[in-house]
Amino acid sequence: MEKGLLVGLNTELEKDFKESMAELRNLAHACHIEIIEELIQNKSMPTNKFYIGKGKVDELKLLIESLEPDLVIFDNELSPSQIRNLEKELEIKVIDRTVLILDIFARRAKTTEAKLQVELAQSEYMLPRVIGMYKSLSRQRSGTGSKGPGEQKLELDRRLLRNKIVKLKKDLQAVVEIRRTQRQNRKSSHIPIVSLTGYTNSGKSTLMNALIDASTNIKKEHVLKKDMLFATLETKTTNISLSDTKNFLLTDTVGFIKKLPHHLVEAFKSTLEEITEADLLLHVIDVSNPQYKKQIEAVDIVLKEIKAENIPTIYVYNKIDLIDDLPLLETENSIFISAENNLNIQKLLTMINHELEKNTKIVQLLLPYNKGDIFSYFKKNKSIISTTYEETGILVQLRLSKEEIEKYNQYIK
Ligand SMILES: Nc1nc2c(ncn2[C@@H]2O[C@H](COP(=O)(O)OP(=O)(O)OP(=O)(O)O)[C@@H](O)[C@H]2O)c(=O)[nH]1
Ligand SMILES: [Mg+2]
Repeated sequence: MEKGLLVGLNTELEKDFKESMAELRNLAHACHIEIIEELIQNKSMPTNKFYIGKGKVDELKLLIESLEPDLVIFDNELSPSQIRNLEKELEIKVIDRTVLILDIFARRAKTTEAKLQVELAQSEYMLPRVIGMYKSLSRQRSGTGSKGPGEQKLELDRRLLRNKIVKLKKDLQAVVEIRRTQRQNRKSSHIPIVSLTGYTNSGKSTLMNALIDASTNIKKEHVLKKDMLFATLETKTTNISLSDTKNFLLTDTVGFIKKLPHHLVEAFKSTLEEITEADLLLHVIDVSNPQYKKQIEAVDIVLKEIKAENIPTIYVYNKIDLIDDLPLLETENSIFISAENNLNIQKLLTMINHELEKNTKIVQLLLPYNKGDIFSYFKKNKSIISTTYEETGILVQLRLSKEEIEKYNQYIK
């Protein structure tokens, strides 16, 4: 384990400063860094040069001398010049919240896609920081002819990084294409898609497992759930059957966190698209966390960023086994559950079903006898209400979505 010193700036703009610091300690822990001390400054605004004030930098210097940590961690994303100034002044490795989150993602990534996405985000984060160093060196150079070795190296680093980013984007594109095709196939099957979303560690994967257990599927393959930040980085979709004929696809994917680095959201676009294309979102909330309201806000911010804010949503307040009093809910379409203890899972399924049916209508179709393929498709995937064999074809009554009604319009009576 590395030894780290935590530095926080309490600007009072952030009302939940204390909790943010606690979350930062968790993030550090997930990166195998032991926090040996915390230094906090109360100040309304960060400074351009060091983020914290100069006096506080001196205090930090003394603390470093006496405690000898391996690195210093700042509670917010630092600008390239702030990192440079701090490292020069303190002569120690300086990282920020963003680096921690990127590092955790890098540790957790398993699939080719996730690995490429994390590497891309890390490289994008690094690029302006390399350029920053380069700039400061060229200013020092003061007009002499050939370039110094340090500068040459930085220029090379920057070029290598640029090339790497181009290559990563290209490789990622190829992987993403495959998944897009898979998703396209899923969409054309007209089975509704339900996507789990929510703050990291809120219980999304546990809920997926509970829904898999409640499903009438024969094959039950659980997903990984674990008490750690960002246990899930890759997307997993499974078919949940409500009865013999009703079913939906359920997707579990990466969770969110406050101040999710922009580069990560960008790099994970293809993964997050799974959320964007859902018919219904299950926003899972850890109601036992005192910060749960702030976490809902943080999730909503990312949902907005990926343009998923208008998808119908059920707010699933999870982990009610850990609290004594249930809070009053402000949002409609909410439910209290415990995924771990299988509490209210059936009720949730009824709600999901109800939501999905909103977009559907019961219709009557007359399928000519030469359209047996459509009839077998319905038999396999839909709950058929009635079937009558007429002279000109099969008269079928069933529930279809708007898109399906459009698709089979010519047969509708
Ligand atoms: N007490 C209690 N613990 C729960 C409940 N649901 C989930 N947990 C625990 O919460 C932790 C996180 O659960 P996950 O399902 O991995 O959470 P997640 O939202 O998928 O997290 P990430 O994939 O990391 O974003 C695990 O230790 C679960 O056992 C619950 O209803 N009650
Ligand atoms: Mg998970």
